[in-house]
Amino acid sequence: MSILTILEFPDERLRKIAKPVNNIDNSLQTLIDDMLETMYHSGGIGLAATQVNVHLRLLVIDTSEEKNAPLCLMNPEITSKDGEFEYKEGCLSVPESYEKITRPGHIIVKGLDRNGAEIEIEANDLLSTCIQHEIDHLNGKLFVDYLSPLKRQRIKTKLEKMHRLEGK
Ligand code: GNR
Ligand code: NI
Repeated sequence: MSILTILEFPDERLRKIAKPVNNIDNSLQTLIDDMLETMYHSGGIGLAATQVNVHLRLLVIDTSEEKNAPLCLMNPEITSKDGEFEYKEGCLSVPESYEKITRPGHIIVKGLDRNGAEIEIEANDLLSTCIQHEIDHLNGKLFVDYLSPLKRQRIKTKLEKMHRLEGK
């Protein structure tokens, strides 16, 4: 297994629209395992393939306390959403920025598991937020897009400076 490199805002590759997965082969299984390893290694609760520069509709999530409940979802589609839930969101692609975002607090999402079997998940609160955050990534959207232009610009400037200092 390997730890993958996570793209960081304002990298334009985070804006690409991911394409449906239609080939569940060994290399896809390796990618899923590497994404899970990368997510756990980074201390994140979710990771979208877009973030590791693979533009396929694939995400992994683990919102459990014990970090022992990996969830893999491919070609996700939200079939219903309601309510509201506010959470201070962060993103592995936007390091060191956390902002309150309100999203639907209850969703039903369908998709495929890592074996290609159809699954339907009913999610509330944190899991609902996380699934929506990951699906946004697959559509080239970041949580900073929900903020004011001023806040987004401040975050962009801060990260560009960090990247310069890191020689990225
Ligand atoms: O680790 C993460 N935490 C988080 C907190 C609130 C809402 C969404 C998330 S997902 C994020 C990992 C990540 O960047 N996934 O794309
Ligand atoms: Ni993210």
